[in-house]
Amino acid sequence: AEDGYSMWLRYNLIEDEVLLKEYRETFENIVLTRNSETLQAVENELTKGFTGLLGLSPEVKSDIDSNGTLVLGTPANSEIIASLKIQNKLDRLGEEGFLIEQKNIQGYHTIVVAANTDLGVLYGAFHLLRMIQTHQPLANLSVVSRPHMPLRLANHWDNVDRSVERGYAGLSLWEWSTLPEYKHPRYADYARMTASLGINGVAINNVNAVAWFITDHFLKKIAVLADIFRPYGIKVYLSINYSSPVSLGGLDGADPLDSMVINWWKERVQHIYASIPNFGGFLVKADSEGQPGPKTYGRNHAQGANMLAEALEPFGGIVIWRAFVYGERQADRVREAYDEFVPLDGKFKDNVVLQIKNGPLDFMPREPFSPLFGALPKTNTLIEFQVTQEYLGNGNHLVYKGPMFKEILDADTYAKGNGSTVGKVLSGEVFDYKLSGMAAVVNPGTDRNWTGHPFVQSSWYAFGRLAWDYSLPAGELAEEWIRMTFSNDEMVISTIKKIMMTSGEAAVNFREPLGLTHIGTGSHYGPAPWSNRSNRFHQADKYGIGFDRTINGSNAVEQYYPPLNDIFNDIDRIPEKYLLWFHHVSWNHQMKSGHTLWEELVYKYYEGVEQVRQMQAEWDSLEGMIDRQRFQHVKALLEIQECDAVRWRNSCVLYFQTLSELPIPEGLEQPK
Ligand code: GCW
Repeated sequence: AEDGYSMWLRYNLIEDEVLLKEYRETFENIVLTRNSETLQAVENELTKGFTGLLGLSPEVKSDIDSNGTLVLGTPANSEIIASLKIQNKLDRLGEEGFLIEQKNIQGYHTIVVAANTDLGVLYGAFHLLRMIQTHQPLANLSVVSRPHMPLRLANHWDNVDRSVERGYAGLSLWEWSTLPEYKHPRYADYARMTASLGINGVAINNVNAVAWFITDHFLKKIAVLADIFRPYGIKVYLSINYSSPVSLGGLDGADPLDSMVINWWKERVQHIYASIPNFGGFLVKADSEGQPGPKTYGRNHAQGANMLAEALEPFGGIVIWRAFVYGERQADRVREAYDEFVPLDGKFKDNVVLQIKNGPLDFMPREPFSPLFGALPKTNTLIEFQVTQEYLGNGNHLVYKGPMFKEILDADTYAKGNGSTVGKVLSGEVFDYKLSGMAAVVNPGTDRNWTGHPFVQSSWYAFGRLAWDYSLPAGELAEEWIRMTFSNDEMVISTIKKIMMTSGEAAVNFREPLGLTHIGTGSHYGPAPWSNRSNRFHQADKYGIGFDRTINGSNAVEQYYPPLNDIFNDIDRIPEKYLLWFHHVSWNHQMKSGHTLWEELVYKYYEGVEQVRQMQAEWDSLEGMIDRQRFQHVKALLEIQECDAVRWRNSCVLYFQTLSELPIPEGLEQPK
């Protein structure tokens, strides 16, 4: 039965006979030297992949002696690769890139996967498998690929008791009570899945961190994970608690300028590297939502981060410092991260990178990009996306986030004039960053399919692929994922793709259309537009709705570069999807459609529900075309989603109606 465990590395036999024959002829033999754990992983993956996809396992040889040979390696470990005239291409691949080419070697037809490092070969092997999984033609094959960003990270919000904050997919993957002795097979599968996307670092524990993970007791266990991940190019990072010197070390405080504290961290870091020689570094949530930090001691974020960075520097470790900070002191929470960090630009050490959520508030269904992107020319920057569906129906709703990621990555910051997109900032094309990239909060747990809702996998997939190449279109990634995860049948692909590409707008429309935000319950699942918190964000009253962030309001618009600040400030020019984020707008305001704001808002809520119903109808049409288990699972979840969508719509429309006192536009069923 299809339980989703293999995710996008599902290597089922290719049904198309013609294609199967062609692929079989192309991959009769494999030539590679398995002289490293990474190359061993390459061989394992190819064997697994070909056995499944082609129904045969190619012979692994040391030399080419027939057609249909796949040759993999680096100039250092393969004489064949070294003898090919590809040096000028290899020079442009960096440490992690690869090339795949069809070549005639010694008179034989071969396909070559070459790179500068073993890891590059692994990435190339996964790419080749993906091509086969998605039924791509191999004639005149020539692929050159390298990641656009150095840091491509997964963040787990996993606790020591194996609960997962905002996880919704079972217990944490990491079995602390049986480690280090028992190496659950899931760890290696996790590494395969992760590396197949090019993700090269994993923070394994919650940013709301307990200190224990850096004790010797836990380091022994974590070292086992690190050993399993290492051949796959994945470094382990740990979230730390800033007051560890107090809770673990018995010191009086954790002041980053106190020499006792400095030495305590240095000593701890040495211990960590003794167990995990390729340890990535620390992820830190400090002075945020009750977490301790340097501010307690009158120090700023840069002083707090730099102290840790100095301890890690001799070992090549880095500090990932989160910019998610807000307090009660400002009237507009959306302004805070920018106001806090922009004055510190240039004050952070080179091995510190600031991790900034995609939007200035939290992981809302839709936010404009955080104005910190583009505003930190001298501070290494990472974006933090959320794959887990904290505000998007948890494990119950189908929401493909690819288009949302792209909306942010493609947004122009105008930091250096036209075309300074967020993606370009993150790839270091706008400013000269030493470190930069993308992180995402992922949710895998002990559920058989890892992610709870089978479609959360698709957002994880899109995230990883975009971290490798932010220019990839969301629709193309959806299609890849469908082919790899469900089927190569054209009807199935187009149907599921339609569902996925509608799902994000549907999620926004029935919850928080036109720039509304944070109007859910405390659990972030259901609607609560009447709550105090919601009221602070939507500000609805008798006259209108929306948060005034124009120059007459909190002036958050000033945090964006021209011309965006002016566009966002101008009620006639602002894209309507962000209207109520930046403006308090009268119910009678005329929208581009000709409707009043009130009508438009109501129509959007209704449209959201209709979109979910369309998704249901599309899904139902797949019966018999995909495996029964996943068909039934998603069908049932869509029923829940439809119910929830109606509840969101009715709750919001009826609540706002008590303020606007305007009628539901004609032709719509009355909300109850
Ligand atoms: O949105 C909030 C979440 C918290 C989370 C926090 C953060 C890990 O509700 O669960 O804590 O963001 O990102 O630090």
